[in-house]
Amino acid sequence: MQQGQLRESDYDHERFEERVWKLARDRDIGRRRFFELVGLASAGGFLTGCGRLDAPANSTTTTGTPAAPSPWVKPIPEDKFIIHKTNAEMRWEQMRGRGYATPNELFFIRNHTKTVRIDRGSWRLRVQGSGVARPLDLGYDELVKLGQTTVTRFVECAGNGRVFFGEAQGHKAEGSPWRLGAIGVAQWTGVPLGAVLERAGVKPTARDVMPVGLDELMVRRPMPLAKAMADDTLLVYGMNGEDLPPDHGAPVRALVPGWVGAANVKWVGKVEVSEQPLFSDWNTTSYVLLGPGYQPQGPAKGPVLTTVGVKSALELPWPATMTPGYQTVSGRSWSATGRIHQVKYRVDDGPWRPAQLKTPNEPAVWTQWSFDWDAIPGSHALRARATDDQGNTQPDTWPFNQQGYLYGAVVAHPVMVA
Ligand SMILES: Nc1nc2c(c(=O)[nH]1)N[C@H]1C(S)=C(S)[C@@H](COP(=O)(O)O)O[C@H]1N2
Ligand SMILES: [Mo]
Repeated sequence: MQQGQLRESDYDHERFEERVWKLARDRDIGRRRFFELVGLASAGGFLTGCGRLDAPANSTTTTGTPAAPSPWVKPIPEDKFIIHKTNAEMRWEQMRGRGYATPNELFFIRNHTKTVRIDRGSWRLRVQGSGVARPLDLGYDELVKLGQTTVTRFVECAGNGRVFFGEAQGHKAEGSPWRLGAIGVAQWTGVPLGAVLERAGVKPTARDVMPVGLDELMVRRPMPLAKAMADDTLLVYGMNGEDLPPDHGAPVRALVPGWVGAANVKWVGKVEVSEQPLFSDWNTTSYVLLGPGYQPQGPAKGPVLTTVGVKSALELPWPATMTPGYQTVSGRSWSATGRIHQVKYRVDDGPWRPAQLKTPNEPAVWTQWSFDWDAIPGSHALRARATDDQGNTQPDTWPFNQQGYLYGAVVAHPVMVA
């Protein structure tokens, strides 16, 4: 990639390419054909310059029709995942009886386009921009030498729970109809982003830090310097004791704890550090609140999302079926802002009763819980409501926003007992 692409005009150029590429994809024009048509050498140069791609970003047939390659690398069996186009939602019943973390094979995948396979040996990380005194260009081994920190944190898509805007509140939102399976907890191992920024001579005047993905759309989202310097904001290369898998951003992804999933940029090839506020599609057009009552904020079309809230899910199929009699019902609740303090459950219109919390119960991760239920034949609704130690609790309804983000209300889980 050319140094010149740091210039604002080149940035705009990149963004223009993205827009045109989106239009092209909507019209079923493949990537190769697209670049032939528009004759853009730089985008191809960007990809080859930032690490060899093992597979073409999108393959086309001779007629120019996309060959529709799989958007994922790992197996996505139907009993473990629900597919939403290029995304794979975890089936919650799969978490029952499991340990604290989500196994890599079960972890949900959210791809704006598709998993890109990057050769670790030729991968480079550039750290550059007006906010650093010494731009860096590091290989994988050099990066790994800069530190090894392991933290347990969740990554949750901002759209998790989106389907309930329509199903529970009668006002359907745009986007993938996730239920509650767009979340996973892992032990992430990586280099603190702050350590990398310090190596690059980050200036006190630096303002925004933006990891840039090497996927087709170059997914990127800025964060303020303070968040980038937090101890648990990492450039991750390990997940649950294994090398970071391709679908989750190999060789290196960003972990930005508590923030919407989109901030956790996968396949990072560059970190832009700027003395000026940075903007991308992902903090101006998507991951902003749109709809009645929301006003534009500068270049953003609405209030920009940062953290996710408090939620709960039952480890049951949707809808669930059970046999009558005593059952142990289990679930998990999570909060980006604290430790789960209490979870209450309710059967149909009955009283709210406390569920039994398990350990570990780490702050800003999730907590496993269970309750015993004497299931009576018929159709029922089970509800769980979590409260964290900051006093944040799940309400009964959630204010609408057009793109269906952050749904955090209590969910009625349908259960048929027969
Ligand atoms: N480069 C890149 N990073 C990305 C995405 C993407 O499409 N491309 N998706 C984002 C979104 S919206 C989410 S919710 C998380 C999902 O991480 P996962 O696929 O590892 O579960 O990755 C984020 N990082
Ligand atoms: Mo997301």
